[in-house]
Amino acid sequence: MVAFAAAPSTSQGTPNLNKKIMAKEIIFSGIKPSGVPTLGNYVGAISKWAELQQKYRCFFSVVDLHAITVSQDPKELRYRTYLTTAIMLAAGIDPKKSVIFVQSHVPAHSELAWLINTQSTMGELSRMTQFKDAAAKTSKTSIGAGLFTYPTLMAADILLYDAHVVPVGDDQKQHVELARDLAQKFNHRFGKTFVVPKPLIRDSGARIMDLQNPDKKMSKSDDSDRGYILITDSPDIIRKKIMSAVTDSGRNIVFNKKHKGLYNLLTIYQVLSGQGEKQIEKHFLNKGYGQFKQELAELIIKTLSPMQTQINAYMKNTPRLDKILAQGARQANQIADLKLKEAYKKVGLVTKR
Ligand code: ATP
Ligand code: LTN
Repeated sequence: MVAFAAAPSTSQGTPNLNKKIMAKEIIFSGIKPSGVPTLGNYVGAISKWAELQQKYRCFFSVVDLHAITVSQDPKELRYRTYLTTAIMLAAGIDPKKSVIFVQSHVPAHSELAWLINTQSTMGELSRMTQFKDAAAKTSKTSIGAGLFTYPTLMAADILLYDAHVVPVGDDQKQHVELARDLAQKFNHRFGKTFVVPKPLIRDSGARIMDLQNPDKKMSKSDDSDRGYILITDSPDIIRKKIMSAVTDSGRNIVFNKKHKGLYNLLTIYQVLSGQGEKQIEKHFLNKGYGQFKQELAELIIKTLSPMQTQINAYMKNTPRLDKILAQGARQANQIADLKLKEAYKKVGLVTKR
């Protein structure tokens, strides 16, 4: 295990890093402010992050540079960057324990991404399924170059902090594996520089599906709002969306992957209730889909309501969010700058004195 060698000093509001913290493994994860975060983001990623803070030294970033790889309305983007930060805090990410920051506040992300670009091949990047899916939806000439090099920026995010573990939803596994390969390739060519990270994917809930089309992932940048539940949705909207979620014509409430719509709803129930499959099946024995959906909607409301109260309070006080993000950026910059300099030196760039 690699020690937390590039730990920031205790100055400027940096949390005290005692020996215990220095020995902890490091986590990095990010979320794009490309829409209002969904229940899928919460179940698959954010809900797990708060827990991980106890065991790991964590870095969580609102990855705005990734969001602009597709067209964003500037005003909306600014608003969602704050909202996403507020959601992370309301979900239990504690700035005293973790570093929480906006990606564009740490220039080393873009700089290391460029370096990694120069060490990556068209072949490696062309294999990424997220890019292939995006490319399939548009013409070859009009697809954004930023979408193609998206994974090298993501690799830079992870490698700058010597992250050992990267908690993500199922859809990001391939990108983390590429970051792993690129780290290994760089270390092999220039000598040990980067920690080789591994993905951490939850057993259940790593891919929450669209409520109207359980063949595709619930996504915050989807055109139709019926397939997703936003973390900010009101109780009435949550009830409406869950009651109209697609299920099959079966009757038994059991975990069966063949019944995709029901399986998806049961997975959400399982993660939010913390109960096991058998316990849930027993609870809903001889009960209909209608009753199950009602109970699920109330469980979602019970989970999101207290968060929404906190989110609203944060959003009324954006100077407080600015302060938290400024502290996070200071901590992140100190670490990221050191790693960037080390990588620059390794490839033979003359670094500033
Ligand atoms: P977009 O829909 O704009 O592509 P996204 O929600 O897929 O965005 P992010 O906001 O960056 O992308 O995702 C943050 C985290 O949430 C990532 O770890 C991602 O894997 C996870 N995640 C996203 N959607 C789901 C989902 N439907 N189920 C489980 N995890 C998800
Ligand atoms: N690509 C991810 C978001 C992301 C990320 C990261 C996740 C950007 N940088 C670093 C983990 C680690 C996505 O689309 N969900």
